[in-house]
Amino acid sequence: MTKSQELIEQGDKYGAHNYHPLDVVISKAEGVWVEDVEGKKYMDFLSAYSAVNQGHRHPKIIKALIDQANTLTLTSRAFHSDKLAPYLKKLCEYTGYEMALPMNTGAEAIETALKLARRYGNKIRGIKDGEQEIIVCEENFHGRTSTIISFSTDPVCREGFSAFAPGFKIIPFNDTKALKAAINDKTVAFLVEPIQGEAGVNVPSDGYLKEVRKICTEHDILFMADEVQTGFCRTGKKFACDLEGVRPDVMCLGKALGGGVFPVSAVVADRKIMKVFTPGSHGSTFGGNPLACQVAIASMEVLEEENLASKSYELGEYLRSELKKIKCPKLTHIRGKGLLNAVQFVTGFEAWNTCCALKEAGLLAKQTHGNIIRFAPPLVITKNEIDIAVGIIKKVFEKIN
Ligand code: IF1
Repeated sequence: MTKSQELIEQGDKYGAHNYHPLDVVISKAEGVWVEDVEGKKYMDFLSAYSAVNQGHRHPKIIKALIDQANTLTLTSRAFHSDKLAPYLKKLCEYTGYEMALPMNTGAEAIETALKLARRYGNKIRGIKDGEQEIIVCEENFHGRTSTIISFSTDPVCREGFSAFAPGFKIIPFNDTKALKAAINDKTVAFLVEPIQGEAGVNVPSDGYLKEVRKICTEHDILFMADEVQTGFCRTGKKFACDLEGVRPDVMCLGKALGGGVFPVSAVVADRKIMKVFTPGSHGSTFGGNPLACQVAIASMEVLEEENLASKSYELGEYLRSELKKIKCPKLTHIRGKGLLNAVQFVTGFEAWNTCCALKEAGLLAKQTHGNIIRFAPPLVITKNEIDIAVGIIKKVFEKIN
């Protein structure tokens, strides 16, 4: 038995079976590359679902982590730390909002935004508490908490987990008519992923986000963008909403804000909205801890200093144009923005074996919905490395029959 097989069996025995990962046990990583316990190298084309935009173990981010670990790691929010205020300032400047609220995971950022919207509806709009409604989209993915899965349309995420939270209305994605029709005088917010990740990198029609912005403004409801996966240069702009030059009222951030090191999330909004949070109304033991602050500052600086937004934009165009040259009759769609991409096979196709073949050939990627594979490498990838990856993908895809 190989070391990998041994570790996989051990994990199966002691770990809850809430995942079905590929048979690869990674023990090292740098930049775009990861290495398994047998010493085999792979290109990482998942980037921990876009949490590793800056590449594995970026030296500047690791230095920030180590320096801060040697100084101060945790105070809780019962006291100030010397790192929190500079971090909040940096995050506000980077995103263009007046205030930020620090949390840890993406789901917590979404929970924070939902609470923000409900309180805003109650305190500012005067809607009776308990009657607020939030509109969301079919096929959304916003996280795993009980409230968030209450408005999931994926039975796999919900089955056996009721009771569900009320107060949500679900409409089709990419449908502004449905949004208009769903709004009533109890509606406080519309929560949407600017590009739906888990649903298979669903890119909405041009103009969708602009029209959403217009409708939300007209009806005085909060436009809340879940940029957890799409944010921080993944789609070729700082944020996916920038692709349409649109500014949401609230942005939920996570994943790459932590530079692939550990969980850092946040909600950003302007003062007139964020002010509804008062002492004691929300919080987190670890949110805004000094380690997270320093790691997140370094993560944003790397994105800026290395121009990863424009790199992601240009290399994304290149990757898609190269993928389009591959001859594979079962491959039906190639889509994406920047380096958030997906290839889709005919309905009923099971891409699990293709992902296993890609792994054998030296590239790690994961299928979603059976027939879709996401290609989202770290943004520090070079054109030459894209060529290597496309070579591997071509070899595997042209064998599919
Ligand atoms: C898992 C998917 C990706 C997210 C958006 C919030 C969150 C996520 C748009 C919550 C998290 C992750 C979670 C991970 C798999 C992954 C995922 F396939 F399930 F949908 F990325 F595409 N908003 N997405 O994508 O953030 O609390 O996890 O930090 O296995 O649950 P989190």
